[in-house]
Amino acid sequence: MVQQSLQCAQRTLDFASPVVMGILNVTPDSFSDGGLYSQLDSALRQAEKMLQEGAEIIDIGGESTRPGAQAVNESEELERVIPIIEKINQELDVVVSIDTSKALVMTEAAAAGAGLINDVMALRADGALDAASQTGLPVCLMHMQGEPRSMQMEPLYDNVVTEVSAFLNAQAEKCIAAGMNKNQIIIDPGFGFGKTLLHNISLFKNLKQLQKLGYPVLVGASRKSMLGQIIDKDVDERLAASLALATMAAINGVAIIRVHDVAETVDAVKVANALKL
Ligand code: YH5
Repeated sequence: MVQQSLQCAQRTLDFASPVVMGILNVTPDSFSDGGLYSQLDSALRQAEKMLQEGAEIIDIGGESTRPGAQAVNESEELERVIPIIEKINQELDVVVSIDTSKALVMTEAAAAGAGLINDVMALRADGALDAASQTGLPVCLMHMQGEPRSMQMEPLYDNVVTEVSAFLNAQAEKCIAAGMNKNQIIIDPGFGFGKTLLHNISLFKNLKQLQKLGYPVLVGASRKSMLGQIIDKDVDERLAASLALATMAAINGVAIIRVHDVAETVDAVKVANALKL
């Protein structure tokens, strides 16, 4: 049985029903250049809207991890995300998640009030494991084969389910050895991160097996190309597909669903949870 709650600094998440995590992008291309104040204000308003729509976590990422993306430098990432974390934490009653792979960003984000560390590198970057452990915050460990710049070129596995599961279990064990508690770890198969459509489908069909590791599972597939491939539609026409996937994730016992479209997903998850077998 997977644990039913997660302590995120001062706030507790209850997994009796799947929790919706809203995505707040703060990469440079996600803002028109109206200056620092207007960026902060726009981020706060987006976060406030997602909270009103029923998001319990706001995931803030200043590092683009889309396929083909270049790495961003540390001081730039800090300048972008830290003021936003501080502001949201002051103004709103919501768990702030920091989507980063960098040790220093984890440390500074925790000091600014973040309640969760979300790392697509699963704490493999230099110093990240110790930095995350030092914050005392829970972590989401995501699987990625390769690196964002090249990960979609030729993803290859003997058995994607056992390989992803073994990797996540090994990283979780490293977290525990570094001083974290077992109940502070979330795992994520990393849809679209070094995976073909068939790999993504195998992982999705085996979400129940992944939960047997004993950790809550996060699913992030909102608007992703795996959905585009299934329905043959562009990114701005993937809402219904994203909701179908979120519904299936909820039925399969997933703890956290990471999405762009919070209001619609919250409705879908509520219905799935009320009707699930
Ligand atoms: C994730 O799955 N993903 S950033 C390409 C898209 C749409 C969305 C249009 N951070 C995850 O959201 N953290 C990202 O195609 C994440 N799990 C966790 N834990 C990529 C993203 C996206 C990429």
